[in-house]
Amino acid sequence: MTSAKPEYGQLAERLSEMGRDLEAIGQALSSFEVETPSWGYGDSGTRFATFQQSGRPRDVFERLEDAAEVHRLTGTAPAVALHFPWDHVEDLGALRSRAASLGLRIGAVNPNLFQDPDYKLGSVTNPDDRVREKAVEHLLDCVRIATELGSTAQSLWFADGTNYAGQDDLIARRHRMLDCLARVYEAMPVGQEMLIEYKLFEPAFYATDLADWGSALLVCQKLGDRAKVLVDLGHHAQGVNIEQIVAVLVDERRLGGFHFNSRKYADDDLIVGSVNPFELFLIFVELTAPGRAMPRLTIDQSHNIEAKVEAMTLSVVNLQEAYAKALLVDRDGLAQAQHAGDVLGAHARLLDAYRIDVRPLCAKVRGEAGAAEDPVHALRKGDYMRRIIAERGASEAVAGGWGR
Ligand code: LRH
Ligand code: MN
Repeated sequence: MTSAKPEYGQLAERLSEMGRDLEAIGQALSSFEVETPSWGYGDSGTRFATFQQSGRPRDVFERLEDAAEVHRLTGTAPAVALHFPWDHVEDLGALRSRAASLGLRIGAVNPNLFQDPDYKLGSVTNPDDRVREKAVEHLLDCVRIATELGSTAQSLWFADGTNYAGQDDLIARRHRMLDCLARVYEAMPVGQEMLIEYKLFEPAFYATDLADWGSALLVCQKLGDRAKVLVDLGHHAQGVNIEQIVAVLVDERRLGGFHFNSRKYADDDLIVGSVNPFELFLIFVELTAPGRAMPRLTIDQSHNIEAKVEAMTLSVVNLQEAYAKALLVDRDGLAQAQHAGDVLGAHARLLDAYRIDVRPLCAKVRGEAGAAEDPVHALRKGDYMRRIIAERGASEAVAGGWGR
């Protein structure tokens, strides 16, 4: 790997002095892939208001266009996760070929069982079997949709929980959920896997039916080998060691994927790496340990006040850089220090890699893939935003929210 850029030259020299295999690292970086979420391009807001931005996509086709721009700029985001019914269209074939014509493939399919009033007391856990039947129908519909779109994953998150002690039998709810999911699991064609996403709580909850990685893992073990746990970085209690959860799930061969984002307090869905980049690096240190395969890497964010296409572009860049730093860890030095009980020596092996400025390396790999060396700069200098604002309309408005 050679480059005109002096920064890259200096970095390459330093890394070869450190005995790093630049060829292998370049290979790994050029095959690194992220899935962006269609819903990350559309309207989003707080529970009090939704802030509409100029140039906002008006349908799934325009959301795909924005995703294609992020892929054009980064060379690292060839797949788009969809959410149904938010991305519902009559002609799924047209949607699939439109995505392909934009150089994209359809990623995970996300059913939505958290907006219909029927699910007030839960969806697959609901005491009313008519409501559970409706929920299973939607999940089976999403299996059919995924098959038509060439998607290989059902990504399931349930806003199911109770608000007061005694409101419902917690184990009865669990059994209802297991029965429903078993029917969906049976209906999934072999090419599809089921990702179970847990979350500590929703505001006003007393109990969450899938609150943590353990409850999600137990459900997966009951369903079958194609059921795996999805880790959303915003779904844990403060202080939880997420990279340790990742390591255990990898060890159990039950890590199905991620919803990457950042949080300061709760499920904030902020730009991944913006609040705790060291934690993100440590997650990739666990994912890149020898012999471990990379699971599905999906972003799940809502960009309430920040420019959405730029936010998604920066998110993909942050993920690529965290991965690149993790690839630079001196694994032999780390293992030796760990075996020798050299506490700070081992810690320093991680700090050494984390402190390397990998931007010239990532820029080089993107440039070689025909993407932008500096994607955010290219977006700001390019005319994509001007074009979509002209086409879709310049309206900054506040919509939705309580009492509007
Ligand atoms: C729930 C969640 C889930 C999605 C939704 C958009 O908080 O993380 O993954 O369905 O956000
Ligand atoms: Mn999520």
